[in-house]
Amino acid sequence: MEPVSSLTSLDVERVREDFPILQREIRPGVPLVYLDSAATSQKPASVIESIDSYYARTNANIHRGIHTLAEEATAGYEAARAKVAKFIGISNARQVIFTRNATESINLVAQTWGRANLHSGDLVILTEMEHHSNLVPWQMLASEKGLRLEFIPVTDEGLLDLEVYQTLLAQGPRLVAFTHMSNVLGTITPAKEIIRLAHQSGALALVDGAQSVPHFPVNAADLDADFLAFSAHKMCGPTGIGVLFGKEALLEAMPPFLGGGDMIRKVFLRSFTPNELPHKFEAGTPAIAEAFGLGAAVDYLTSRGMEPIASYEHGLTEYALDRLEEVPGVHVYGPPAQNRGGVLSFTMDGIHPHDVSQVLDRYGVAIRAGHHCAMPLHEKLGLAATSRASLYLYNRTDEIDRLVEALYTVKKIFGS
Ligand code: C6P
Repeated sequence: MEPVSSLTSLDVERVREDFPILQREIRPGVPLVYLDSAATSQKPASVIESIDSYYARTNANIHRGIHTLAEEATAGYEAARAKVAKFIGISNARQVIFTRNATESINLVAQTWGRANLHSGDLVILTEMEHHSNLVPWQMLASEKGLRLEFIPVTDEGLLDLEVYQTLLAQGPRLVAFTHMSNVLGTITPAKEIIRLAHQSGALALVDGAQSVPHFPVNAADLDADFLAFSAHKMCGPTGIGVLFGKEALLEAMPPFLGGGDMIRKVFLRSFTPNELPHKFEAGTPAIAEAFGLGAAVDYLTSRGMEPIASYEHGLTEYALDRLEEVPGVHVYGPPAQNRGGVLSFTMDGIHPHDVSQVLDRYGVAIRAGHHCAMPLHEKLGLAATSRASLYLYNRTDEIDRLVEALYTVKKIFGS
């Protein structure tokens, strides 16, 4: 099958040269086909070098020392914040909080804004396609505070049922918290419309951008999101650092999350006054090297261009959907290509997803098998687990061909 024309908008051969791990063979003569970027993306050399050079040349704690290294470390850390702000369309970097990951960002909102503002009987709207990271923090708060949780259903096509959403909004929710892109179905949700309707009904909106920010342009200001959470490690950056964007007035009014160094202005024996934004939410020595890496990841994605990345991935997704659907006994879940990103969860008749994944590994093909931290969604689909191939800017159509060839071998091995 010929690659579709939109695949030419990004020079994938040049991109691949940027990622050292793509040279790796899983065993002699078996090159790596990495199709697990929804779990974590690979890292370009510029990101690896930025972390290496931070430790080799700059290493110092930030916001404390006045020596050269401390000043350089502080400047690099804050430069990364400014880059992230620009990347998500925000002019005021005080609204960008560094956390450990998207999960911690959502927990921060639940434990500070949620705990201070939500009361018994208040309604929080989530969706049936949420990752556990955008379910469990609200469940924990709901059981503590007596909140009501309601869910926008997922339709048979793998989309959110916006008619039911409208009826839930009529009940006067305080918060709508939803994923911008499903890590199982690949569904890209109509975030701007969901937020507009939430605001119309007087609710705030939290966007889980863990799978969207890495893959297409996301402008928090244009979306009018109140909160946006994402992780560096899925967007070519390192593990250990994530982002919470929040509107300044909300962040100002929220109590601190964790207590300790850096988040304070003054401390007395029995009390403290919190620091200004964004430091109020960054207690203790943060992930400094990782912030340098995140800054380099933002530079990298910006240099490749988020529009070309999105359009390249879209073409690749169409190609992958076509190729997977031609394999007898393979069932792909989620909406058609126009509503989805490059996440392809599937089952094979009579073969357990873990077995599929294990056999594919023999051919160097790395995919994920399981519930992908979305057990309620799998329950809704009537499945315990799926196999999931997920794509990024460095994948090529011939890697999808390798996946499909290997799936035919899986069928042969299991006699199906
Ligand atoms: N999904 C996956 O394989 P963390 O772990 O905090 O960086 O990201 C959490 C998270 C939140 N929301 C969505 C939509 C996600 O996909 C994830 C992470 C990975 O699907 C790891 S479970």
